[in-house]
Amino acid sequence: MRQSVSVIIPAFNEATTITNPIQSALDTKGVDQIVIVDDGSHDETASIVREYLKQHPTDTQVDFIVHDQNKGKSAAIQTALSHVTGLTVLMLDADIKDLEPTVLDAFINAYFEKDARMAIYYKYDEHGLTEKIVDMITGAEMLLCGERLVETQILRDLSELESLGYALEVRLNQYCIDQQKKILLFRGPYFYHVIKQKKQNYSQLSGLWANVKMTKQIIAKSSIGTYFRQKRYFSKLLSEAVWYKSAN
Ligand SMILES: Nc1nc2c(ncn2[C@@H]2O[C@H](COP(=O)(O)OP(=O)(O)OP(=O)(O)O)[C@@H](O)[C@H]2O)c(=O)[nH]1
Ligand SMILES: [Mg+2]
Repeated sequence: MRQSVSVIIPAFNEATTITNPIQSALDTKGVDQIVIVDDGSHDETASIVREYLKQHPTDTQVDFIVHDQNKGKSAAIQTALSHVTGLTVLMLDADIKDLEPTVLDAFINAYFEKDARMAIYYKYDEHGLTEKIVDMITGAEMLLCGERLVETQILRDLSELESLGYALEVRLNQYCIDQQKKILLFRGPYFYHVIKQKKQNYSQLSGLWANVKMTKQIIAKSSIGTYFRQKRYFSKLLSEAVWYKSAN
């Protein structure tokens, strides 16, 4: 049965891309609410969101919250949760581009049709040979993808949500595996996301360092063993994945 969907967009220093996921969410049929959290950005993220919302009046309920200081992605999700009215949450990162509303529609439909409790957007055409090889070895695209649908109650049930940081996705995976909540992999077309090395506040080197810190944080909150057990579990789900079919 179809239920209400609230989109959560956490953003930290994403002035150049923040309007992309907002636009995608506004243009997607099954979206009832959009909750944007500016996680204490030092750039123009907040003013750009305000201006954009002023220029794009909508019937969809939109909540915009600003942290007075940076607290991390999962803390931003925690803040958003106290505003969420939907029974299902669609998480969208703020650094994405070209995620088409028709594809998001299909993603949401697949989640409800398959009666899943969490659905992960797993791109079927990762660009670049290096990305493909890294993804084959680590499974990072399917395990860590930030674009996912999840039952709101699952997010509310996660312990220590506020302090999970980048371990949020791995913790969500583990919770669903342990509680036997159905996980769906949705094979959707490529959409662009800005990697850290290309973000305005990072150089090539500090971007790479940020990725090392992100990996350390993920491992610290779970373990390498847990991660690769999840990879095995998810690989089995692949045979039942839903593939996006374009109308053209
Ligand atoms: N880096 C970072 N991102 C945050 C924070 N708070 C909220 N976010 C948002 O969380 C989302 C994911 O953060 P990213 O740093 O892009 O992490 P990622 O997408 O897992 O990693 P990349 O592959 O480098 O894009 C983005 O929408 C960020 O803007 C924070 O404190 N630090
Ligand atoms: Mg990102």
